Amino acid sequence: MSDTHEQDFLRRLDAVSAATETALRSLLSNETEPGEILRPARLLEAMRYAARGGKRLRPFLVIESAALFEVPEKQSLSAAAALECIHGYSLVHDDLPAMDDDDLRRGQPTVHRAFDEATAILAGDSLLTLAFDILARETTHPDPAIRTALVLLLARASGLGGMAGGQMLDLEAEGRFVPDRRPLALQAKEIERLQAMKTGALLSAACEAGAILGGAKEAERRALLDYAKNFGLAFQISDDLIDAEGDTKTVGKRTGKDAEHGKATLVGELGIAGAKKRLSDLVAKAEGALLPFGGKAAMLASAVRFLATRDR
Ligand code: GRG
Repeated sequence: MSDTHEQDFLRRLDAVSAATETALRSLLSNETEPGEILRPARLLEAMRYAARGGKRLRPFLVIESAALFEVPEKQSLSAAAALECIHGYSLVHDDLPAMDDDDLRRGQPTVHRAFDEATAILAGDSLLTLAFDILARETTHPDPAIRTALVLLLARASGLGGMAGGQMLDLEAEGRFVPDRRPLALQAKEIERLQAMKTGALLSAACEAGAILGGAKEAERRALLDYAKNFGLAFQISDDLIDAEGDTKTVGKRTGKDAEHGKATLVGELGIAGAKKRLSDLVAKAEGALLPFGGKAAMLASAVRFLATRDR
């Protein structure tokens, strides 16, 4: 990626990140909403802790996808914050001892380490439900049909047949539920399906949310989903490469876990060089999918190119 494009993208990501931070801070204020009785201080604090930091790639994808259809950021920010709440919840629960058992996330102690397990479970649960609370609000979109479409989209992407289902396949692949805990030998196609669910579904939902908010035509929606599918696969490979090659200090979480757990990844399947080649093919495919949008999609194109160079 040229330096100028990369700088433009990083500046835009910073701006989205700041806007998301502000939106989340206001959503997680001490003030109760109608229908709520009390916001317990410890739970609120844990939710704020879980929601801090992060690259904010999903909000970026919502906002930039919606911008293709001239939707201003102030109209897409609520949906963007909802996606980030789901993402935050998934990380809190993924880090729990019953899942990945991690001590470090975004360079800080994980939520169950900074607080305790019960608080972390409740903080994850409350971020998950907050996402749907946000989407149901009239301030997210005045048209109830659009709000319902967003709720359905996010429910399908994050639940049984999406992210949570993908996490289940991942745990099964690790050999968790067989007596000798032997990892399953998955084929590349099976690994890609697992990852499309666990990681890709939410990234695709981010782009599709933009299409819904923008009233995209069917061909435009399909082009955006094609971009998102390749973005998701590229994102996962870059994540696996960081796990294989990165150091804990730079990355802000423990690395080398995939090999340690005999986890089925494309890096394990294709080797480092093969995975890098696959990554650059996916980046090219994602960029190709954006061609119908012309120059308007420059930021989304930079975002996928960024995946090939990121180190955290
Ligand atoms: C517990 C229901 C449930 C699901 C967990 C998404 C997930 C499923 C687990 C996260 C574990 C993980 C490291 C997955 C790989 C891809 C991924 C989601 C990486 C983290 O996303 P980034 O890089 O994180 O966007 P930041 O910190 O920048 O927000």
